[in-house]
Amino acid sequence: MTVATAISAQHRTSPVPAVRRWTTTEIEALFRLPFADLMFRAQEIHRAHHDANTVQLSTLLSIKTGGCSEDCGYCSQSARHETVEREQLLELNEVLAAAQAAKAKGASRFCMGAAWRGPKDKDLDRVMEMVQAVKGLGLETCVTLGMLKEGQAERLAEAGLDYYNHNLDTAPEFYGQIITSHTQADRFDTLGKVRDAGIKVCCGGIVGMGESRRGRASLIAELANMTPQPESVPINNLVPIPGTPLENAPPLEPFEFVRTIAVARITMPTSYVRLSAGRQEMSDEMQSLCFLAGANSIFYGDKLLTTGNAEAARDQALFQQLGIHPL
Ligand code: SAM
Ligand code: DTB
Ligand code: SF4
Repeated sequence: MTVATAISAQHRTSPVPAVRRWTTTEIEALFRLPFADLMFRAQEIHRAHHDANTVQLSTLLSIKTGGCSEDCGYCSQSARHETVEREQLLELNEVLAAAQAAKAKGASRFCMGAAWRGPKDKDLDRVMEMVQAVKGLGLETCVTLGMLKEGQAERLAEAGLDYYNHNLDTAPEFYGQIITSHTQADRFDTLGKVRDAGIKVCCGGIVGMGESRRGRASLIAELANMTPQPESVPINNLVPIPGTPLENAPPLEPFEFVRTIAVARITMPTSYVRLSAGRQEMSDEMQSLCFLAGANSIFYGDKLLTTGNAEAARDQALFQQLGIHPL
């Protein structure tokens, strides 16, 4: 068989370009590399696929806060923890004003989050209006609304939604210790619906919840083995919130967080790896190591969903110091 026929045979059997499968053990071996070797490998891969001095900026808005039926142990918005004031779904004009402000500050994507197990169809009508209006400002749009029912992803696609955020959150083996009100299989089901509707996938997880290194490797394996891989991979460092079951989780050792970013970069070469929650607590030097490890996206703006974020002015100063251009 010639090379050309071998390639076309491969294309016949697999419409999606073949991406290698990673085992948890292989990923654990990456985690164990000497730090300089790990960073070098991450940089080589990063530079082969991205402009190494560009970082994409997404601004978050909580469009519906608190009162969620789910029991995610890290989350301030579960009705079982009652750590935040409940709010109704925001009005369109409030969302538009926040999106305009985000654009004026330099964000390229606007991400709207709702504390729902999943949206009701009448909620979805209103979110669709928000997506259309935000898109009309020339921003990319992302929503995170929980689990989707049949037909809902298609409706979001019709509204012009660019990305849907739905995280695997942690290793399959550890999931039941953090969340019992739904399963990780439910999350995969929604991710499949999003993909089938032609919406880009934003899918990552949280580290620092007391999982082992193997647990972190297993989460990265699950993400990297998705075909196609998620276009956007948020890596959140747990923000321990008083009143949640994880309020006293011991913080992850900082180099271990940087290693997680590097391993995500190596295993998901073309994805945007987002340095997500937990950035406010990080020094500029630590953030810089994360960029060197291949992070090329952040949440930008003074607030995440219910907790604070690094301030925009601080980010601007850091970008200037490092010669980073926002995308
Ligand atoms: N209800 C929807 C869902 O669960 O997909 C959307 C909102 S939920 C708050 C979005 C993501 O934020 C979670 O999947 C989790 O990865 C992240 N997150 C929530 N609370 C966090 C915390 N305290 N620290 C770090 N990440 C957190
Ligand atoms: C994601 O992975 N992280 C964001 C976004 N997707 C929705 C949320 C972080 C939330 C941090 C805790 C809070 O502000 O409530
Ligand atoms: Fe609800 Fe999402 Fe928070 Fe879980 S992470 S409690 S589903 S808002």
